[in-house]
Parts: sequence; structure tokens; C-alpha cells
Amino acid sequence: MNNNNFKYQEISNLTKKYIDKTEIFDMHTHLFPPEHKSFYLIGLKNVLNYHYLIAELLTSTDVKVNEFNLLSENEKASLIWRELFQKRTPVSEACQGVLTILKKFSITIANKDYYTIDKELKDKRYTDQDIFIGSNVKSIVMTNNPFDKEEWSLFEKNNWDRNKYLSSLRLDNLFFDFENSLKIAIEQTSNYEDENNTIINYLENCYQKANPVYAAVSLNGKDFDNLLNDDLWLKILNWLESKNLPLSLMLGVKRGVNKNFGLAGDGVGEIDLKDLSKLCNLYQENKFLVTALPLNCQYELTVLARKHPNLKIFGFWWFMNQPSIIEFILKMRIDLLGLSFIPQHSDARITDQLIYKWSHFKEILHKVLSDYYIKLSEKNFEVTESLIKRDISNLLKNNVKKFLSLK
Ligand code: FIX
Ligand code: ZN
Repeated sequence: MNNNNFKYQEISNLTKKYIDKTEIFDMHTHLFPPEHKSFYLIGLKNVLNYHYLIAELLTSTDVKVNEFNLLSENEKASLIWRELFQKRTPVSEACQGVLTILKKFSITIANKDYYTIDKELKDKRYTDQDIFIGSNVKSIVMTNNPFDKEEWSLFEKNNWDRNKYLSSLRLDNLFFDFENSLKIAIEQTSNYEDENNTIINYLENCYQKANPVYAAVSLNGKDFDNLLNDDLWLKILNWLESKNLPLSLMLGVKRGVNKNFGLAGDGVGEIDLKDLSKLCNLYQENKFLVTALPLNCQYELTVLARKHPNLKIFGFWWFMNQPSIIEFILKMRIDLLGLSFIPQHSDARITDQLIYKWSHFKEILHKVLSDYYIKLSEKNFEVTESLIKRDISNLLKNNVKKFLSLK
């Protein structure tokens, strides 16, 4: 092997070493700790009932949604396994994710049915901690909705690991269910002043109770007008600034494209990123974490991240989280932003998913990052082990923790 090839192999090996070694901070998930029993999801039954797989089942087989919804969770899982993994080839990203999880636990598939595999996996008796260790995820941020009383009851308990499961304030209900949100805010706060101040007082109570690391909303085009023109959002943004809390904006979703499909029925909406730029200019002391669903706005979003120091791009959200898209967009982000952005989040809904959501991404990161380091090396820039270690720590944890002002 000539000297150059040796150097390239060494760079690739070091890049893989630190991508595998670096503990991950996962900044957006739908996970909950085991102590939040009715919201804690783990195991093959839940992995197969992921809405990505349900959408695939209902559109690539003759299964009808009304019949599907009458089945038990186990019957649904068994049907999904049979239809997508036995009668068809599981090549989609969501299907391959299931195979990655099973492989991680050394479960061979052969032509076993769901119940056989489920029993073998259950016999492993793994916990959330085993999955965090197996995927090298140190901490995750939950999606906590202060306007869902049952889900929010997590913060009445003190028996769970608040360093591992960090909290957020998910505020979508203020858009689509303001009346009930206000009702909850009035119930939970003693002094009623006016609607907007009552909401702010309630958010302050929630902040004290949950210690969130950011607030978050998902938006489509028309919702942006509220953020820019609604007095409530003016107050919320000022309150967030006073708390040094970023606002995570998840842009370009269209809820209920197929209302019969439930969670599996959401799709891609439209978004005008000129509104985002206006928001960043209007609220220069606020910090905005931004991810977008439409593929056709990724270039404009990346350029905007070069214009607004208070805008930080994160992750490959939902339908963007596909290897064929990630490689292309990750390269564009590095070409335009260097290594200053937050490259990924898992969006995991079932704890086991941390295993595949991160291992699939890290494979791509290894390939892309190694190529950039080799290009630098060819320009006689010295790519050292400490440089590689530093960069990967920034990408997988320090960039997001710094933006969230976490130690
Ligand atoms: O708005 C969100 O947080 C989305 O991630 C979810 O609504 C979506 O169902 C999801 O889990 C996508 O990965
Ligand atoms: Zn999500």
C-alpha cells in the first residue's frame, strides 16, 4: 500500500473509531423513561407498530386500514412482519431498521414468524439502559406536551433519570387546540389575568417543574403568520429569550394528509423560509433550532444558516431521514457551514430505535467525513487524531449542548 493510501486508510479508521466511541446527545425523540409506564415503548411489538411501517403496510399491500385498526397490537405486529418481512423484501429504511435492531441482539430471522422472534427478543430481557449503552447515546431530549395532562404527569414523579431523559416544551397545541390549552393553563395557574398572560404564567410553572432545554413547535406555511403576528407568540418569544431557551422549529409538515391513517397519515406541507429569515431578524436575541421536511427548501435553509447566527440547523427530519437523501444534504451542509451544525437526531418513538437510527446515520457520517479529511490531507493539511476526535465530539454532542447552553 503506497504512502497516500496508507494515510487515507488511517484517516478512515480514526474517523470510524471516534464516531463509534463518541457518546451521543440526541436532541429530539418521542421517548419516555420506563417509570412513565403507559408512555414507555420497547420491544418488537412496538418496533413493528411504528407508524412508518404502518404507512408502508397500508400502501404496499391489500390490508385495509379499518380492518387493521380492529386488530390487537400483537396481531398488527404479526401482520406487518408477515406482509413486509416475509412476503416482501424489507429494503425500506424503516424495515431495514428492524433488521438492524434484531442483528444487534443476534436474533437470526430465517423464516421465523413474529411470535417466535418476539419470544427470542424478550428472552434477552434488555432494558432502556442496555439500549442507551448499545447505541452509545448518553442523553436524549423527550417531546413533552404541557397540554396533555396524562403525559405531563411524568413531572409529578422523581423516580426517573433526569440527566438521561431531558425535557422540552412542545407547544403545537397552542396552534391546533388553543381553547383546551387555555383551559388547562387556567386550571393550573391561580391568578387569571388575560388569556396570553395566563398561558405565559403556565409555561413558567412548567419551566420550573420540568427544566426544559428548549421549546418546540412543528409548523406549516400558514402557521408561521401566528409566530410573526400573534401577540401570544410575541410574549412567548420574549419569555423564551428571558429564559435563554431556544425555540425548535420543525417546518413544512402537513398533518392528516390521510386522516384515516392516524400518526401514519401526516405528510409534507409547504413553508416559506422568508418568514424564518424575518423571524430571525425580528428576534435576534432568540435562538432557533430548525429542521425542515420539504426536500426542496434544504438549500435555502442551509444558506439562511449562513446569514443568521441565531439559526442552527438540526437533523434529517422524518421523510428526510433516508440514506439516499442524508449523504447528499450532509455534504451540502458541510460545504456551506463547515462542521458548525447539528447533523442528526433520532426522532425515536420506541427505545430500541436508538440502535438503528444512530447506526445507520453513523455509517454515512463515517463515509462523508472521511472523504472530507482525505481532501484536506491531499492539500497538505495535517488531519490529526485529536482533530478528528474534536470534530466528531462537536458533531455528535458539543454543537447541540453549546447551543442549548448545557455543560
Ligand atoms: O412533529 C414531530 O415531532 C414528528 O417527528 C412526529 O410528529 C412524527 O410522527 C415522527 O415521529 C417522525 O419521525
Ligand atoms: Zn418528532
